[in-house]
Amino acid sequence: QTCEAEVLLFSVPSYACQRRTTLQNQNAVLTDALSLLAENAELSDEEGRGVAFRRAAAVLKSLPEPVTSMTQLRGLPGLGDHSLRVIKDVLENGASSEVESTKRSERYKALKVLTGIFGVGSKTADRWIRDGIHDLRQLGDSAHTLNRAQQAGLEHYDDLNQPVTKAEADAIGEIVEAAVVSVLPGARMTLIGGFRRGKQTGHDVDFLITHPEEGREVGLMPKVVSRLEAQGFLLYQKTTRNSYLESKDGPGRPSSNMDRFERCFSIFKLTEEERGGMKRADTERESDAHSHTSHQIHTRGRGLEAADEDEGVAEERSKPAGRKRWRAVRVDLVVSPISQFAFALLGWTGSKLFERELRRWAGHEKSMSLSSHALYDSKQSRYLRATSEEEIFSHLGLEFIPPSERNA
Ligand code: 8DG
Ligand code: MN
Ligand code: MN
Repeated sequence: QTCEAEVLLFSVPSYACQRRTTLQNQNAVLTDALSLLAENAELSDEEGRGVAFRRAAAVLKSLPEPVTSMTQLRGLPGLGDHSLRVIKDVLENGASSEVESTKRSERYKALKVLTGIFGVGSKTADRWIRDGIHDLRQLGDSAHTLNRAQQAGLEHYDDLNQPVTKAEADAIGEIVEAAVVSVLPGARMTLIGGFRRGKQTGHDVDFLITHPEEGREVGLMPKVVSRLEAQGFLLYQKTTRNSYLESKDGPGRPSSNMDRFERCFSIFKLTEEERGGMKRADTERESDAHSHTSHQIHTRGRGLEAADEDEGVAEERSKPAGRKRWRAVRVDLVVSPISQFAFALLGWTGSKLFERELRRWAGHEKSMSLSSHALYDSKQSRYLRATSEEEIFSHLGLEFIPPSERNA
């Protein structure tokens, strides 16, 4: 006879920004299933469903122990009927039939492969699929014209679908920082995104740049980009200028979640010497492949096809003659004035769900509006200043959660 009291029950606050979520996920099998359904919903332009699955996965990620029975889920927030059904299926049968059939579906496979091209979003992929294009070969054979980003994405498809290691991120960091400091002495650069949260691999590398004197950062990005370009480090770049001040958004009411910093999406050319030798990087990459969760989360467009292509690449690399001595890496650069630095840092560290939950908490619980530029208090009709992430959490009435525990 099982006694109720023996069932391990968890107590979990409803917002992800109230919880500590490390990379030690005790429920990876369950969260992988929910994340795949979230991804499928997002790729199908069903954002609401995507968020619901992401929230459910995030709750399970925050639990200190593996879930073994449905009774343990009683009272947990964020678990809707659909997510509960999926969890039940996995607990009882070892896998979710919905997840398995999604993985096998031609549409999902095609969406994965096509959106695995840098510059291709779900809308473009959907249009192509309706034109009968399901893979890269069919895309190549078609009459579709690709924009500059997509051409670069296709050209570097294999590299860009290969996880970036922390060692590679650090190597790129040194190169970019040297360029930044050479064009603006005193400027500072910080690693943001997943690597700041302690991840060992990522789909790209993200950096935030600022200068301690307000205004000195203006016009910095084009100079950094020119410098890196002249050094031969950029395979592709698209820079967008700062549009925060000229925006027509009301106070604290940004028209979208997209922020308005000067930023640059790029594809970086990292050579073997710079990344400290191919051997080391390959070993690291192999160990990543064994870590189920990181592999699933970081790589887009790695269906069966991508796996085949990886083998092709490995073969090519083992040939001593035509061996490629560099790899392409996606790099995002953002420049912020020092007055907004703490907000930019918080807004660009992620995870994406953690950010979404912070904004939801601010709006629903505090009548505040949080962006990567500022925090606006509607009750006081004023902006709340902050020079550190700690201050922003404090303004929001939240306990400070360090980056390594924002892996919701
Ligand atoms: P990964 O690259 O390792 O896969 O994960 P990540 O580093 O967490 O994801 P990311 O896609 O590189 O995004 C990093 C953070 O930047 C994440 O919190 C989302 C945020 N972010 C964008 N685009 C924008 C944007 O336009 N505005 C703001 N405020 N944040 C953005 O990716
Ligand atoms: Mn990233
Ligand atoms: Mn990024």
